[in-house]
Amino acid sequence: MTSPARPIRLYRHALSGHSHRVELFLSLLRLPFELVDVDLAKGAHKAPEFLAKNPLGQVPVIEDGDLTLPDSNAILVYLAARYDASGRWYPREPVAAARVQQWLSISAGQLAYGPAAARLVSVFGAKLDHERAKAIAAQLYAVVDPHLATRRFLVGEEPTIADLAAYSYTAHAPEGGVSLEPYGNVRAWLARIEALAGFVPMKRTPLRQVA
Ligand SMILES: N[C@@H](CCC(=O)N[C@@H](CS)C(=O)NCC(=O)O)C(=O)O
Repeated sequence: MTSPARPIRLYRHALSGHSHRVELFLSLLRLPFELVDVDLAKGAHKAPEFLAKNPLGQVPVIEDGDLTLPDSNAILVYLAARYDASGRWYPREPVAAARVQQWLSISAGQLAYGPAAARLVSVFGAKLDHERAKAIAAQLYAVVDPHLATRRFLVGEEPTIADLAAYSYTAHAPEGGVSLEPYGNVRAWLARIEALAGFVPMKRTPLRQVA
């Protein structure tokens, strides 16, 4: 199947990088989709009807026909496996598949606890350790920047879902007080993703919301 019978519904928040990585992939794959904004500030994600879609009470969630699927990285894997006929976004060659998984794990680990957490403090006033989050971000980009010196994308010369998983919170890291100025290879990689046909940006956080 190369296209869903009905538009895929994406439950998201406009300032959520986890949501954005899914929106970005839907757009890059040129799949029909509709966005449903979940009002996190009003606790809509903890209401019974949303918990029925994701018991963890988090965005993003997609609905595709009878399927309800939470978790951004799981959604990327699903969309690639189901709708990317080229197979390039989620390569099945064993080493490449393992490399993609490596970056998905980093995106759910160091990226979430580093730049994403730092932004949660600045943008949403989360009671997290900002200095620790910034230190994790610095450790992460000290590894990623030289990694990108010899390849165009995280797993090689072509973009994969690994790049999409890492893109949104990296592009918006400065909103959390994590400067990308020292990381020229990371900035060049961001620009390469932004040049992909079908790229859609995540909304910038208005300055007044940044502490
Ligand atoms: N592992 C999840 C994490 C999703 C996540 O942290 N979502 C945040 C918004 S960016 C959320 O819904 N937070 C509300 C909460 O945890 O109560 C994923 O990859 O989708």
